[in-house]
Amino acid sequence: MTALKFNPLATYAALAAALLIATPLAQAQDKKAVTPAEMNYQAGGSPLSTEPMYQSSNPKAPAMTVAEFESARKIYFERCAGCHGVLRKGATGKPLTPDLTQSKGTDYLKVFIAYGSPAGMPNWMTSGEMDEKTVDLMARYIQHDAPVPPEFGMAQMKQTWKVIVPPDQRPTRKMNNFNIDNIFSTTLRDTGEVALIDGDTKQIINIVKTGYAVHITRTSASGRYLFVIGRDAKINMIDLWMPMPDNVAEVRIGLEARSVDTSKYKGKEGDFTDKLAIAGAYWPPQFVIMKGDTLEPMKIVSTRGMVVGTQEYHPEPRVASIVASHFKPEFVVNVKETGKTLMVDYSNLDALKVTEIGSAPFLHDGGWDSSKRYFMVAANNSNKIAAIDAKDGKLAGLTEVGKIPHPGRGANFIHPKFGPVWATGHLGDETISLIGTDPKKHKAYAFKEVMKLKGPGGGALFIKSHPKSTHLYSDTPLNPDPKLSQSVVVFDIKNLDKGYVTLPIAEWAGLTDDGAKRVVQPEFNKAGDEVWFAVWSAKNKQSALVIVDDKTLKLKAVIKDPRLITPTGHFNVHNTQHDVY
Ligand code: DHE
Repeated sequence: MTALKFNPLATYAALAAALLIATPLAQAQDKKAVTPAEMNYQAGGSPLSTEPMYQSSNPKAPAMTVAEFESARKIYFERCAGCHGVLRKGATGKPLTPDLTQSKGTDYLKVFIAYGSPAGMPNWMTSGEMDEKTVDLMARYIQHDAPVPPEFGMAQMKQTWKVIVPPDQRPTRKMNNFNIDNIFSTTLRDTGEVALIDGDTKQIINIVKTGYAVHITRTSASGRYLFVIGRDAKINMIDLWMPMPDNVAEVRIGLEARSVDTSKYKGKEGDFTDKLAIAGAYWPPQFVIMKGDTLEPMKIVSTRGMVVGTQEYHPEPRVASIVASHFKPEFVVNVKETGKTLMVDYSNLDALKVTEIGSAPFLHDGGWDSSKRYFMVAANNSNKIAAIDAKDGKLAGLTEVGKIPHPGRGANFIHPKFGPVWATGHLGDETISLIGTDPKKHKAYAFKEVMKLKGPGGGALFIKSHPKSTHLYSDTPLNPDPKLSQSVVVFDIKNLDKGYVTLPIAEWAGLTDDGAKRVVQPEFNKAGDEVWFAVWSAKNKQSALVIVDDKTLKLKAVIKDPRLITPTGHFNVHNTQHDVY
């Protein structure tokens, strides 16, 4: 593990924030420092900063002009809301409501904001991110009542809903020669677009306009449609059958969001292939079920409620990862702050049944085990992985792993002793945890951490394998050491004790610009014989995609194009459609 200490969760959100608002990141590091990358990951970048909000005046709080309040509010949503919550009731960061902050006073709060804390508060002033005036502004602001963003109900959604090409005017068969199963949808984060790239020829097919700071792409059960969600909660539906694949419908389901998926169940209770879509919002805290062919919003369900364990009310539990069950007509909806997984039965939206499975806060990302029965979800601040049994609708296990697990969708492979395992890397330490997922033939290991691999360092975000591969790939884009953030490591799954080899992906990209060049998200092609990586530079610098031959671990191709601005996640149509990872 690298000698630099850092708070990975703050990095995660603040990285998002800084890249969104294009503020120059300070290079300065003090001794206890949180790295700039860290500050930019979790700490915000919320699109809520531009939403009009009601301001109440709190007579006990220090005076602020309207202009000061507005400026502080904007900074709060860009930097702080990701950790402390929209309403400041606390999330991965501490609560900052006036009843707590006023008794501390401005001077005390200024010290915290300026110098940070060992518990993970970034050192906003000593890192160079905020000047003294801004620190004073923020210290006064958090003693006022938190302004509340508006709700976003059916009327607002319907106003944003557009069917660009109605279903009856869409092709009745595939109208292009692309091998659509092997298309990659690449997030172009800071331009609010996705690049559709032909996985066979490595040519860009189309650049499609999507939401603000676009986040993920998911494929419909048939493989024909792509669903892309932006941080502004805008969903774009792309039809891959069109002569030139492009948007056919769009809608906003809230003011801020991260997750989307579509119904995948086909069985005795009906064929729901491409019938429904679902998206989860950070604000308002809700999920929305839509028609799968037009995105017409049909059902909105709030996630406000009690936190698992303490059973205290939480006013803004954000919706994190969502997947579609293969076992039942259900969506698996993971709610961050309350630590609950909701199994949402979509077979009758007029009599919606929701099974609530409690595990631990704060649920974030996750993926299926190889049998697609167990959804493995990271409770990141509890350092645990919960295994949700989608067949029996219960918690199959909750296992302690390393510090701040961050799997993406994780990686599945067969271990010679433990049988089928699912793996996660960690933001907060260098380990990779393997968890047994076969309660039938390997009962003693099921849903327990069975092995820890030693990776190069913390700051890992995504890990990947493929049923046809004998390799396990792990990135470390948030590690403060550029040698690690610009490379990936590969384990031979037949010989895990041997350790890893390092692939210098950013170097292979041959980019002449300086800058971050973070290497993110291994993603296999359909055949499972190549792995794609994004080399993610700032908006004004050149980025690239690097493709590695999985057998030889040698460079196979580099895609450079001026249109590939800030590529981050990339999603292979077939692997995303069939949950292959
Ligand atoms: Fe993500 C998945 C939330 C920052 C790239 N990210 C997810 C999911 C959630 C989430 C809830 C799971 C979606 C699902 O499966 O349905 N991400 C958040 C944040 O709240 C956070 C920390 C801060 C923010 O303000 O957004 C954040 N994420 C980032 C980034 O900075 C990343 C690295 C670059 C980017 O594009 O913004 C990033 N997140 C991704 C990717 C996935 C993802 C590539 C999908 C992984 C997969 O394999 O499915």
